[in-house]
Amino acid sequence: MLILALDVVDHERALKVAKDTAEFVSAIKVNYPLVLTAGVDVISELSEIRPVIADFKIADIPYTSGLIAKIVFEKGVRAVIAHGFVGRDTLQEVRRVASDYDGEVYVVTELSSTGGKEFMSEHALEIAKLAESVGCDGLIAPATRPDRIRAVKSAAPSLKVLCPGVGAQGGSVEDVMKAGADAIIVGRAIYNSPDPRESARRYFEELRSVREK
Ligand code: 3DU
Repeated sequence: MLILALDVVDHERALKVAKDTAEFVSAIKVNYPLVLTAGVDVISELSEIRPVIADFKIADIPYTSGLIAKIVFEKGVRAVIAHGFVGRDTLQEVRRVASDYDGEVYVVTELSSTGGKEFMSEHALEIAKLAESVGCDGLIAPATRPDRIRAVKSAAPSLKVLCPGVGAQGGSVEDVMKAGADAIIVGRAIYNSPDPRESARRYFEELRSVREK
């Protein structure tokens, strides 16, 4: 599965990339850069093209986190992403709100950047188990470190694993999928390419050929 990370900071361009790539993309991940420039209603517009995952990396007290989740589910998102280091109470509240909308919750274990190893790696497996015990749907794990994908998968086998870090951050589709990922999340390598649709098509085909191997 290919998820488009749409960190484009121009409203019209974001919609164009979403439409042009829609045939090859299973979901669109929206993050602060787009919403802070185009406004939160862009979520509803994109939801008409493909299911939207709101990557606001929710990381607050349960009340505020639940409020953030409620606002974005009201805008039509299919799933939210929360940080796992916030602990059980916040994840439970986000899970509770998501369930009111039949929505999904994905939990960040450790960031794909080097800094993700500084504090987060040490607790990533506990976070994975916590997310599973709270009834979340999946984890966000680093495409840049396939060994960590394997590790979180074995810590929380019932959860899906979505992996950012392919392309611009150096992760490879084959390594990530062999490690057991359920989806890759790709941003710059698609929307910054001269032909985003062709780039999305290539990732789509590469995912298919890795699955068939
Ligand atoms: O590097 P890209 O342009 O393919 O974008 C990756 C997206 O995934 C981007 O929105 C970033 O904020 C998000 N993400 C990571 O890159 C790494 C993580 O560990 C979690 C989220």
